[in-house]
Amino acid sequence: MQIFRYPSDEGDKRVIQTIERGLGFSESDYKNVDSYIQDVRKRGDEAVIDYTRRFDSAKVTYENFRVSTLEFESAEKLVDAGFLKALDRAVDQLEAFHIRQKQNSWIDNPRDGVMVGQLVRAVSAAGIYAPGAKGGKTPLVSSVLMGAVPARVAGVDSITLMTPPMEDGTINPYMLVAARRVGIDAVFKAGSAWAIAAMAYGTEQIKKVDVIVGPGNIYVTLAKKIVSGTVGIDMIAGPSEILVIADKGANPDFLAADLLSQAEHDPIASSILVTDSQELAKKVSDAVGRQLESLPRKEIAAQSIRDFGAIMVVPDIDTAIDLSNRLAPEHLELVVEEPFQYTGKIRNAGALFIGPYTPEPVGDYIAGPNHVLPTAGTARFSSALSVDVFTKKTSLINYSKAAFEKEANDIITLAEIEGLGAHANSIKVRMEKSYSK
Ligand code: HSO
Ligand code: ZN
Repeated sequence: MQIFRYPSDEGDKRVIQTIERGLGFSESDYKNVDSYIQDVRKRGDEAVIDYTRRFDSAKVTYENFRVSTLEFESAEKLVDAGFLKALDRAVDQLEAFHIRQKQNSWIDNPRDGVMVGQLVRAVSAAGIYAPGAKGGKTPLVSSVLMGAVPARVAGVDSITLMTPPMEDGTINPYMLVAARRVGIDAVFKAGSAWAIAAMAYGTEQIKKVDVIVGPGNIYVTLAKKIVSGTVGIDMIAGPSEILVIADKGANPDFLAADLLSQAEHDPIASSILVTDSQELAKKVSDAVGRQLESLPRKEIAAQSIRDFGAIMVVPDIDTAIDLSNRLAPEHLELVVEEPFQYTGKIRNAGALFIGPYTPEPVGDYIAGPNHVLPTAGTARFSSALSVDVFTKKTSLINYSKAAFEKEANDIITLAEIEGLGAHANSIKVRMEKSYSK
């Protein structure tokens, strides 16, 4: 792993390279995705099934592309007790965390005769996308939980899951058991852009949803971008990122493993260590090289480390925090002595992992917070997937006659400045006797 000094011209160049790596799509990707979407709007299920047969599985038909009760039941028999135990723990802890995010409706009486407030309501239908890279063979079970738990906690009526099938036309059993455990109502065997289009516009079999969430590849991301506005979406997610801030007391093997944990997601994932210790920098660089060799996804991880990995040696931890705030990483690990001394200075990060025993995968699976996090610097202005994504608020306003009369002249003044006579009239007609000018 390359070591840079920061600040320095070279270090800065590497930072900019990371910031500007973008989502990694071309003009023709965009055009293709748009054409898939239009086709699904036109031909519905038929288009979704055609694409699924062409790109994922020859075995999917109109009759079997919705997962049946029988398929759910046979999935239950295929998973082991260890998985069920881990699943239970993850779901319980995710629920406990997301329940804390729930907001209540409220009303207030700010002035005599005036009531204002906010009604908090869940959306009716949610759509969850869960990727399954390599034809459904890498089942991102945790992504099913991260999408469905906040939706359920918010009070959504129905949840649809779409995920690509394996070549034999089935969905990985772990995915199905997880889907059932979190109360997903319908699972369809389709992935990519056409799955997003189906949920956004609805088809004969697939319910039109109000909000679509969940990570996916570039086609999924582009499709979400195109349909957003028609439906709500959680975010436009880029490749995963981790930034680790560590001092000389940190364990280099721990840090190397954490950097690689994000590098293995994607060849354009970015893993950066920022440290004030030249010695630690060298040790982590060596450990990354060593650990890489035995990773099952070593090609992906190696490419990511080569192209977007970096170790930045800074003069002090405050400079490390400044760099981190500049990058606004998806995941930030703080592995320094007295980490809580620094938390107040962190402004931009999707999730903050504090101390040597809080490696990032703790948050990917089980801690409770959501692992769908803002990437590509968007943590400057946005937040993790949460109950909020599945809720919306209706403002409440009520005036008594006396309260109305007290504020009427000011409303008329503002309406007339805007040249909006009809607005002014809606006030004036109610003031016929009392209004004088
Ligand atoms: N670290 C990924 C989420 C994930 N990791 C799913 C494992 N499974 C993006 O936050
Ligand atoms: Zn991960």
